[in-house]
Amino acid sequence: TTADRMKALFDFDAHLSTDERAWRDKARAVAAEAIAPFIEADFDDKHFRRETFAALAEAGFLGMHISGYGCAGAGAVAYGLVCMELEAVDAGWRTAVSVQGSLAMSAIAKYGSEEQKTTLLPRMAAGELIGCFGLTEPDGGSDPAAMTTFARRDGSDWVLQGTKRWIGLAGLADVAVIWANTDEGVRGFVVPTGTPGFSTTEIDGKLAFRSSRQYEVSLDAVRLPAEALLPGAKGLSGPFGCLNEARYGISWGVMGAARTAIEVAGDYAVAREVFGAPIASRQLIQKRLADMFVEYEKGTLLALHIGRLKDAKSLPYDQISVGKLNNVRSAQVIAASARNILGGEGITDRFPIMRMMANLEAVSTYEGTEEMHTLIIGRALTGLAAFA
Ligand code: TGC
Repeated sequence: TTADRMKALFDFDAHLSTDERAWRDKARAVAAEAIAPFIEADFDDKHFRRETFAALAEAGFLGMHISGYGCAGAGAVAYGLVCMELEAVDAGWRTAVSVQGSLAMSAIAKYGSEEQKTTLLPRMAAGELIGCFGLTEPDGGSDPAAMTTFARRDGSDWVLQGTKRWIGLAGLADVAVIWANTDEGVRGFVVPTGTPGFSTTEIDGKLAFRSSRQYEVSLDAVRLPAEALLPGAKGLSGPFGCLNEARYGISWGVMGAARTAIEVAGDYAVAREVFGAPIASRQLIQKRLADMFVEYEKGTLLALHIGRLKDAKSLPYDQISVGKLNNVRSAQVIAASARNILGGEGITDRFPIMRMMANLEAVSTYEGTEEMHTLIIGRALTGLAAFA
């Protein structure tokens, strides 16, 4: 198969520890069992499969990079490999793991009080509680500094007012991490979703991420006790610290989608005969496959480089932008090329490619658009910010 030939050509396993391979193999098995058999139908039906979330929790993937509090304390590369295997089947499910672990749980682990950590993290890791992360607002996601959601003090309480949009899992969540402006700058709050004034509306009409759910969140005079505040986060560096985790996972995840696209297109090209021979024997198809593979190998090695820096605790956050920008862009090109090789069949759901292309459109925009990551790298290179 193409998968075997890719493995022989690019011995990626040689770079991985036994523990990292074990996480990767487990994720591959869980994705094959709990996601792959249902994903085309669920994508069609816009069905979020709760049992799959439970299977991902059972496997220990939720918040797996967090140490203690019922979490596995796995390395960054191990977590990246899990993202890769999940997204090799569907980005919607990698996103669900990312919202729960990289965003909601990370916020609590990084900035929460001991009480918040001990009461919430073990139950979130076990999948008993679903979390979400509310940063983006309807008037634009690229500039969180312009957020209008406001938390005012009332005695020792806080009262939140505002709207968030594109919040993954919010309508299913038990607990929401909400970022709001205050008189002392941006602060984060842990909001039980049953609190009066907290409501959600599902965003319908999506042609991507159809097996996962995104919502608009309304916060109408949501009154919270003082203990709801995340004590360790002050200013935008709080939410950005969580976005770093999610962007990191994306750099790996999209290479999973890219790998699937090459495998599917390669196998099809070897089997498909036109003009009396397999199309894979034609130079134009081989050029496509070779270009796809070279980008995949480069992107995977880039993700590994960033992962090793993260494990060594020496990862500058703008380096994550290099991974998100390059790898999403490469995966989009690879998936489109796979669709081309599959010809007319490539637009059907006999193959996962159009679903992956649609998902990659969403992945390209969320967690920092191509434009934002370009300018983050530009700022790192010049010392000058060109956002405004
Ligand atoms: P800037 O002046 O650059 O920074 C403000 C403070 O934050 C610090 N900082 C970071 N800290 C950690 N990691 C990072 N990546 C950081 N970037 C900045 C910075 O050092 C500073 O700290 P301090 O202590 O000096 O105050 O802020 P800026 O407003 O100029 O930022 C510009 C820009 C474009 C880089 C930033 O706004 C940006 O990254 N924009 C893109 C935002 C984004 O990715 N939004 C998508 C979020 S996805 C989402 O909400 C939904 S999650 C998925 C789901 O729920 O399903």
